[in-house]
Amino acid sequence: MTTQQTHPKGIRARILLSSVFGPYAQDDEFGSRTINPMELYHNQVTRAQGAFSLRMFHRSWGIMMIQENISAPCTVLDFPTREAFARELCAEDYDIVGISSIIPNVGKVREMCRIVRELSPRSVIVVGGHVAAIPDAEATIDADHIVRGEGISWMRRYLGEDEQAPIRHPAIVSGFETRVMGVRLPERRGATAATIIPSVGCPMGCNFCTTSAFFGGKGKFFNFYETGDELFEVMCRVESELGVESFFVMDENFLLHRARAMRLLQLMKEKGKSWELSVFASANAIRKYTMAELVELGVSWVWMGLESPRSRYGKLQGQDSRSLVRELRQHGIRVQGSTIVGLEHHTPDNIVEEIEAAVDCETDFHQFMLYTPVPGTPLYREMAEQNRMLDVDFADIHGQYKFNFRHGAISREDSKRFLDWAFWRDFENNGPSLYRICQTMLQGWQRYKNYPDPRVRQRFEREMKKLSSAYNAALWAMEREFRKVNRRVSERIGRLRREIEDEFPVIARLSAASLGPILWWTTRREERRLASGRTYEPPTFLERRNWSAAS
Ligand code: B12
Ligand code: SF4
Repeated sequence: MTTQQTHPKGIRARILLSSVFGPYAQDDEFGSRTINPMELYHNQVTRAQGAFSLRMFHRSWGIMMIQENISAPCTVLDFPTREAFARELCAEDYDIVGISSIIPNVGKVREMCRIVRELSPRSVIVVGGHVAAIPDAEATIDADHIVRGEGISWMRRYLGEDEQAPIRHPAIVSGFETRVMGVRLPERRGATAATIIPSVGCPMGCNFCTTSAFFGGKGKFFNFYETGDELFEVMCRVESELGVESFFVMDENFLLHRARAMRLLQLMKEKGKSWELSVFASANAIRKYTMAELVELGVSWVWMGLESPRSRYGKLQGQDSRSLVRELRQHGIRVQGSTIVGLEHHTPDNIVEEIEAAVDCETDFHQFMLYTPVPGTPLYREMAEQNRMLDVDFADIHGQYKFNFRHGAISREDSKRFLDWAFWRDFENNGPSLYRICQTMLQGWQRYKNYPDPRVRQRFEREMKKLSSAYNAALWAMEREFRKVNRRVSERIGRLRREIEDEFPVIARLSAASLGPILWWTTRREERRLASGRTYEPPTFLERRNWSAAS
């Protein structure tokens, strides 16, 4: 980290915090790549699912968190174009320009620094986020400060503020401009989950993991909210500000902190909160809870690693991932599996079998990522020492293209083939994720509709409102559209639809008959648009805080 002094203006300094500029889903000289869009699911989870791919954007939460926790006048500019960034620099007289980026976008950071030096030469440039993990960042990025690790405390120190002050959580709508089957979903207040960020980093310290390494590595992480009480209070405030009952908990291993989670559950019960939680958790952490505890805690979606049992990563050791996935789904918990393609022990002979085993887990969603030594991680150091790193543009090191290192048994070209095949195989074999979540929701409802705790019943009732109407219509359309991909899966979709119609005879049938054909038409229209190269970009956001104090 650069030695830190305090900015002479302290909290009177005017600050611009910006994410890197778009457009993103195109190939350009600054490092945008068509295969690396600014969309979580379409980038790395449902990208092979055509018009059924779930498409949505997420804001840049790191800079939103920093803005909320400083007293200086501060603008957040999210997803600007290059022109919008330049315009904002000229429109206001900024003392500090902070740029947030991940490693693949370093080319954009360099360009933004160049623009700042040209248009606002007086501004101090601060670069933060994962891009700071590039080993020679100071030499290759023209910034005044390159900040590694947690940024709220750094910025508070830089402005002469109390870095130990409690963290104020902004009210964040987790995703926006959601599209599926060619339809953009309406954005009703409270309809989309709120993002809650209880911590950054992960103490597990897997050697390839950038988030763990960036915030201190094994045994280290930053807790913004230590206790269940603190977390509960934040969630209550966000609940009333956004009108939400569901939360996307952005914590690398939320369930690992059992005492905090159990206290949260106790408070939820006391106050009758029928909340829904989407969490990241390792299999070992999940196994610390009974299914009843998870369900009562509102866990309705879990993102978990399904690394090969033969690998050296111990998260699933002693666990049968397939049976764990099945059990979670039987309790109405959607599972997003994450599988790494190209682990050290993979060979052209065993990789197909391992991908098949992952697909066979039948998760609701499945992320596949290439094994990737990323700067800053122990794995990167190991590979560099062994002279196995390849000279690959940072813009192509995002886990969805080709190896950036010499693998013992698999070639660079084949890495991409196996990765693409994994996505295709999961889709072809298990069908659209949208169908799979319907399956999980129905199982949850059938198991919990008479559960003694009313909070749990209410949660499943809310889900059933969607399942019996719009989702059932989507199933009707999927059943028809999937006939050309895999007839067997199409028949499975049909069986599920009929089961839902048995459960909710009037509304489900009516929805399928009225909305189903429309969704089938929008799906086919979307397939045509995608075939002709259609991509999606997030809009630009400009938000000012403490601004009246600035003028
Ligand atoms: C949400 C998210 C996204 C969103 C985009 C959000 C956005 N608007 O950019 C989506 C889903 C679109 C996305 C896409 C991608 N992502 Co992403 N994403 C995340 C995720 C899950 C959460 C980020 C977050 O908000 N964390 C919480 C905040 C509070 O932490 P933070 O952002 O790190 O910010 C803190 C510090 O870094 C620092 N800081 C951040 N910015 C700044 C700026 C300044 C000035 C200062 C001083 C400090 C500072 O202070 C903050 C508070 O402590 C992280 C994983 C994770 N758990 O962090 C991955 C992660 C950031 N993504 C990653 C990657 C690789 C990608 C993709 C390439 C996808 C892919 N193929 O894997 C694409 C790139 C898309 C593109 N074209 O740019 C990697 C980055 C790896 C690296 N070393 O660079 C991560 C770490 C996941 C991982 N472990 O591999 N991503
Ligand atoms: S458990 Fe997940 S988040 Fe934690 S270090 Fe390992 S890969 Fe990273």
